[in-house]
Amino acid sequence: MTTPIAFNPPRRSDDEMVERSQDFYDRIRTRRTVRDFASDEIPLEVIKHCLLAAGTAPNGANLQPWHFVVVSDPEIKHQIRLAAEKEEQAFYSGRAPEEWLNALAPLGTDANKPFIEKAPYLIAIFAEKQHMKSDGSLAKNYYVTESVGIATGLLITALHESGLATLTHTPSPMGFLNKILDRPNHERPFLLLIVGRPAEGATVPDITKKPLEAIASFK
Ligand code: IYR
Repeated sequence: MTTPIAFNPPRRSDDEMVERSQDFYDRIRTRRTVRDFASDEIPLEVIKHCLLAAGTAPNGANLQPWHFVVVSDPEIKHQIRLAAEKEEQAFYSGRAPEEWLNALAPLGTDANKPFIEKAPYLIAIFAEKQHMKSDGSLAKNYYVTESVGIATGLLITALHESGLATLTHTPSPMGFLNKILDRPNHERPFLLLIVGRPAEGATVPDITKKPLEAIASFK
């Protein structure tokens, strides 16, 4: 074991905690998934800060089983769009069962994904099933899906707090991302995050979140 070090976060009063939690909720509740992006450039520094925030996520055995590929190159975006739309066409015209398509109907999605090329950044998130040890052999990572899911949540939150909108895009299957982005086989594509400012006049579906009583119980 490494020698533990002191940990002294500020001690907040009860009132302060109530106020801070309310303030955070008031900000995060304004997050919306956006499908129509402006092509405005965004400083790469913003993305880097948000990735560092994502990298603080709790994770299995601190093996940090994630890799983020930030794409701004128009040619790579184009390749990703073509490959994603190919999968999506198969999804919307047969691969997806009727029940799934019905569940998606209120969102108004289809196989056309112009946002992949329009948004200034794509962040391809990979889950590392294994890591390389110092002797060059591969060893197992733990709680990979949970760890990468938490890191992705922090990333989306950090981007929102910075003033950016995101779309959690999941073309399925996403194996083409390994090929286009040159990532090894032990990395599983987890999510393609589309990042940018919303387009002027962008709209979002008229949907609501469940109330507290529906998502939590207190005993
Ligand atoms: N991957 C498809 C379909 C899709 C699936 C779910 I579940 C969504 O919440 C939204 C879309 C697409 O991106 O269109």
